[in-house]
Amino acid sequence: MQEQTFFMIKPDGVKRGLVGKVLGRLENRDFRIEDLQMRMITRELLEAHYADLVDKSFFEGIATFMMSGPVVTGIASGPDVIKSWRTMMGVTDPVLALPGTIRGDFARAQENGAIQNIVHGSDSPESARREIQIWFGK
Ligand SMILES: Nc1nc2c(ncn2[C@@H]2O[C@H](COP(=O)(O)OP(=O)(O)O)[C@@H](O)[C@H]2O)c(=O)[nH]1
Ligand SMILES: [Mg+2]
Repeated sequence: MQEQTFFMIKPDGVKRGLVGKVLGRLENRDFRIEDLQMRMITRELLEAHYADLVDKSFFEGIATFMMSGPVVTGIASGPDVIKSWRTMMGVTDPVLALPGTIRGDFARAQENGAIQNIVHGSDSPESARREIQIWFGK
């Protein structure tokens, strides 16, 4: 099914110069990059984006990490892009992410209370709609 997802290259991915590699993987799969913006995350945006994690003990670790430098945010489209991008990212924990996935190939183990795992991707059509609205207002 033709659909859109929201993706992000987190501060670790930007700092380590992996923007081109990550975007290249989307393009290799023939997904279309519909919108793209580099920006600093404000506390407000982060709390809206991770509304389900705000109460977790590790949220401050996430906040420090996610606001430590610019991120690249984008919208990608294509058939089944939401699930496909999640598969391409690999699982949350870099220790468990399989080689061949972005996290399995590039992410480092946990540091300073935040799992630094290079990328984000919407986990469902509802999340995609919500996140595209939060980040791109559309
Ligand atoms: N330190 C720490 N960070 C976590 C934990 N769970 C999630 N995170 C961070 O919060 C982000 C969002 O969590 P989640 O939506 O569950 O995972 P994702 O969808 O795979 O990114 C993850 O990518 C990690 O950066 C945890 O148990 N401990
Ligand atoms: Mg998530």
